[in-house]
Amino acid sequence: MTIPQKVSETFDPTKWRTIEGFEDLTDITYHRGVDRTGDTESDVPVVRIAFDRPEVRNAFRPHTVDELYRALDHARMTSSVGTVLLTGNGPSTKDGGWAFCSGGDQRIRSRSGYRYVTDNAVETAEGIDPAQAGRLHILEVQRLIRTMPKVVISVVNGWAAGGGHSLHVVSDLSIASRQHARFKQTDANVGSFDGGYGSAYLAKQIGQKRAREIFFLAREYSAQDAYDWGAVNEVADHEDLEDLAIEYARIIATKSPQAIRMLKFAFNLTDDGLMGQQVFAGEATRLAYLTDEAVEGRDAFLERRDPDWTNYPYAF
Ligand code: S0N
Repeated sequence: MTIPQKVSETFDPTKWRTIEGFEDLTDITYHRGVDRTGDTESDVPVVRIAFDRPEVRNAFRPHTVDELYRALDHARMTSSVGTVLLTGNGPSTKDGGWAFCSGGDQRIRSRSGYRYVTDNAVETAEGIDPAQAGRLHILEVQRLIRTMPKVVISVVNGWAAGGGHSLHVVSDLSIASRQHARFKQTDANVGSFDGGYGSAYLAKQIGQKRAREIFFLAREYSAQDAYDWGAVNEVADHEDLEDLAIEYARIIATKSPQAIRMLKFAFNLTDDGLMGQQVFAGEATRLAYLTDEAVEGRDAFLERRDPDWTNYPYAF
């Protein structure tokens, strides 16, 4: 049993373990929840993914987004994981400031979008892989959060700004630190605009006037404001925030995984149009494959005979 390194002041290493295959991460940390008693260790169905660039308020560069996508996709594919916690490590050793995520790293933004950097130096135009230049692939992360059959909880431990604000908006649930969570949608300050989940879906959550105010005025608001407006589920003392998140995950783990999955996709359906219908219907098809009726259709094809539907009524 190896206790992991302490990656954040609020991170309790005794409650987490490292995940094999993710030793090379540089911009995020990724841990699996565990219960430890004596010498035994058993997995808890939760993972913790945290931005790990506190000196820039956990801004994401393209490499950060790649790592985030990789960890989220791993969590999606791990059948024993029911809840994903998304948070930020901290505080910054520079000034003690806390951040969830401050969005796209403005130091490396170019006319063509966010470019890959090596040692924080922007590559020359000639040196850029055209497949990577201008990719706003944080939107791919948003879609993964939206469509993964797990509950994603944003654990807002500090600044949620710009694209970081959008990540909290698109998460299934958000909880926020009473002392350090701060929200600010800075997109319009820097010529950026999340015209999808970050804005339109925010308006569905808290109403059009408030969402427009958040974007058009880019004012700072507190965890309590966010709670009052219906943008976060709960406000907790900073030192209790991660424990509360784990508690949420433990409660979710007592529910039927299938019911949680179908509910998530049902909540998404109308706002996600045909993509929402496709995701929901995909789950319905998967369930239908478990029935004798679907097995009869498959078997009839394989046995080169007509299917016999007589045992399967048109109405119940
Ligand atoms: C977060 C803020 C409000 C915190 O203010 P505070 O506490 O006064 O700290 P600072 O002194 O400002 O910052 C501390 C150090 O961190 C650096 N830093 C902070 N944020 C960033 C950042 N985003 N990029 C690079 N560096 C950052 C500061 O420079 C400072 O460094 P030092 O100590 O060296 O001076 C405040 O920091 C703030 O307003 N930050 C900028 C927030 C912002 O505008 N983010 C970008 C918004 N746009 C996006 O995120 C676009 C995202 C995107 O890709 C997208 C595209 C299409 C559709 C959707 C999206 C999407 O939104 O997801």
